[in-house]
Amino acid sequence: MSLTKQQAQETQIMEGAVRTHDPSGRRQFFVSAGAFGAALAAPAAMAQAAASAPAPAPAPAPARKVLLKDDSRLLNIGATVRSGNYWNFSTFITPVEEFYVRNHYPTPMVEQRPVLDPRNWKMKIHGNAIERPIEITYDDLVKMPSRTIIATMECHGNGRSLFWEQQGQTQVAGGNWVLGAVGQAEWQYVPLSHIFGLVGLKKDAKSALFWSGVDGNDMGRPMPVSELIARGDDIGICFKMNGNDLLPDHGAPVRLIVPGWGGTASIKWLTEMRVDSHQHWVRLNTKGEVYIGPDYQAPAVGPTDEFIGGITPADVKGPMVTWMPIKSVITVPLVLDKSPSIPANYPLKRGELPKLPVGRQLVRGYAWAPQHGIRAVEYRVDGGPWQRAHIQGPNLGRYTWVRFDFMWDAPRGNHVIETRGIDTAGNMQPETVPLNILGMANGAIAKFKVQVV
Ligand SMILES: Nc1nc2c(c(=O)[nH]1)N[C@H]1C(S)=C(S)[C@@H](COP(=O)(O)O)O[C@H]1N2
Ligand SMILES: [Mo]
Repeated sequence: MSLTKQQAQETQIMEGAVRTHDPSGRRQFFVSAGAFGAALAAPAAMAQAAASAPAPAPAPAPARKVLLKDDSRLLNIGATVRSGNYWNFSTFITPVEEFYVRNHYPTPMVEQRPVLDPRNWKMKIHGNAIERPIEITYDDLVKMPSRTIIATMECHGNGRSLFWEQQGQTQVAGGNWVLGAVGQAEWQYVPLSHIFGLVGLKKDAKSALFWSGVDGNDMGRPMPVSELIARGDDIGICFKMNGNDLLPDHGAPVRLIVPGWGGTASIKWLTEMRVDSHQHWVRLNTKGEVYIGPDYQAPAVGPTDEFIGGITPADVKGPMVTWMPIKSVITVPLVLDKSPSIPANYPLKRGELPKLPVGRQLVRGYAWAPQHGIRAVEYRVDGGPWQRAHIQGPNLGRYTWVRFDFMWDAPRGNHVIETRGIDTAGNMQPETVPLNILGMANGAIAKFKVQVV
């Protein structure tokens, strides 16, 4: 479950390698450690001449490309992190070029990680609570009965900016996701209900650890077996997104898909599932991707629990983030004023208001509530009465978002537009959410400031 020394060395060596893409889509692969590559290729005479001339200063090694897909339609949040530009969203299904990427490490490349080639890929399903452990190949997987589901995927950090902009909570730290770390895709997957039928779960099965270990040696996260049984047809081992093979950035060849829970649960570059009768603790359910704050209590640790990847009981800081809350956005960029940083390619400067034309216009948006599904969306302008927005079809159930719109006769001047989603259980978005210092899962009503000109 951890990188071997050899793998680690390999990573270091390959960090110096560059891949460029030319527009024809052909790939080139250069080794930038110029010394041996160039010298080996040069005729002997040239090599001699070069030896007597003063050596040119070596060019700095260009950084390895960290994402492989075209990211020109995404917002640059950090080295390995890209957000969707939700103010440009118009479709029900998010095209992959508009789909956010949240990587804790650079996208692993098949050249360095042969296991990512579908011809090599294998997944181990084992653990002390499994009756018949198996190892499956990619071919085995795609021949199994599969399902498709249309579901949003959203990063826990989406909306972190609201803690700074609306709640004044300067102690919150993390990347400046605005509201576009969300997208909706059609996922094709082999449901866990089928997998459980193959391997047999023992009665005492408690926790299932989904593990990659390919992009980084701490990348995996557990889920309670009870949740996997309750949603055995909805959660699964996924190999297609929007009808195509997964792209490398989205976990190719195989990832987990956990509709409704924050994206962290949907482990990319999946290679292992371990089901045990005890609890697993890793980085992503102890001190990362958890709620830490005055309103939250760290979960209790049991005597038989397993700590993985250098994690200790002292690292268990708060309950892990699971379901994403109800949210709604209109397709207008949020004003960033108090955020510690503004993404370089954000369409607004710090404190700048987006401009809308005066007069009647359709305001559009998206709303989602993955635990129970959206029932209605309401909007108000400048603190006036809440009114119902029109919901466009389709509304395919709890895991899908809906598009909504309303007519607004916009008067000149500065205004605030707010929307709130209401789910089928009657819950609605709150004005504020309790502080958590990692800035997870902020589902507060967003205040969209606009300047009508
Ligand atoms: N192996 C691995 N799986 C991972 C991650 C990662 O960095 N490594 N990031 C997680 C997080 S935090 C999110 S939000 C989703 C993002 O999926 P996407 O990049 O396909 O949108 O993948 C999850 N799975
Ligand atoms: Mo995430």
